[in-house]
Amino acid sequence: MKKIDLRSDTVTKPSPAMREAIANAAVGDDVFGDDPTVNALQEKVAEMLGKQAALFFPSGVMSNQTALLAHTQPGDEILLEADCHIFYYESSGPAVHAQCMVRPLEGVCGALTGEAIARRIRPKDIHQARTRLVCVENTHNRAGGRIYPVETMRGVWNVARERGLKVHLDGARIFNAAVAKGVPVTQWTALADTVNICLSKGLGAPVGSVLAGDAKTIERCRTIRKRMGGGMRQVGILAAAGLYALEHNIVRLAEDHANARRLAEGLVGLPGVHVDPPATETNIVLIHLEEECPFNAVELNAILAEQGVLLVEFGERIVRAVTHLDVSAADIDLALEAFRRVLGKN
Ligand code: TLP
Repeated sequence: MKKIDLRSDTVTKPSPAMREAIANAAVGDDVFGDDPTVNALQEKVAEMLGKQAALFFPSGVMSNQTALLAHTQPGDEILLEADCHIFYYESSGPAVHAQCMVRPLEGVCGALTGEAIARRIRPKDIHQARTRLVCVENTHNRAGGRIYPVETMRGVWNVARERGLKVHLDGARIFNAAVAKGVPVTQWTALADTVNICLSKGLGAPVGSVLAGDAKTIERCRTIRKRMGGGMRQVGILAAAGLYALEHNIVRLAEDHANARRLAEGLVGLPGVHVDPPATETNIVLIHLEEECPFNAVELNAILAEQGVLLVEFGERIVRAVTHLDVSAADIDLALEAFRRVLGKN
């Protein structure tokens, strides 16, 4: 049986052409700054994001956590959206690494407004934490791949500038946002001090994230990364995959978005599930299980897995499907057939 793996866009396998780029990569010891392919990747990302410098990381989590460490002191407060990856999925990282207090705020489709931030900034007071950093996420994973409206993010940036806060953008899927809207990523990246991007998601590289920002901050991050154990040696073999991904796999993200829409639209009207096609802006589909659905998320996923369709649980009655470059429109149709078999047709 063919497996249609919609658990995440992290499951993609490097293509033959990407493997060739990996095989041919020039390498050196990157802890000495000697790896030409890593340097090329970092320069390319910095340029694409409109930042002075960038640094290659083994994962998005390490890149995000390093940014938090670079911007804060222990005891500082970080404002972030309550469902964001840094708060929800990074194993209490902000408490352990940066030793900061996080203040989760409820957003709208994953987005926080400038006013929401302004209201929570604490006064300078011996009793209170220093509010230091705002973290935003675009696209927003748990909100279902929603795109941060640029003007809303500008509101956050303006408040942060006025009040002396830093802004970190977790742009793990920022290229999905840019392709979906048909605008350059710099629309968002210009509104953040540091930006994390992931190469290992929709872009299809096997490993890697890049953190970009001003030269001084990124230099600090190089030390922090080493301390975290993220100093890598002949890592040009991975950077080559990242470069290949940036050169070949951005424009095609539109196919993933079309496939996500195809899935969402195909699910509309099936008994027991609710999906919102217009809310499927990029490559993530959230499937809500209604009261009448006889299965919870774990049960539905187990039954669909028996039919070859793999999804993840995103709450007791929510499952997530993510499209990516190893899933075709025909695979989506097969997945829809499996859903119809399991849920019945209306
Ligand atoms: N997201 C993964 C899981 O951790 C949930 C996924 O399957 O979507 N920022 C965002 C917005 C992410 O979605 C992820 C990974 C990360 C950061 C972390 O990246 P990695 O897994 O490379 O450390």
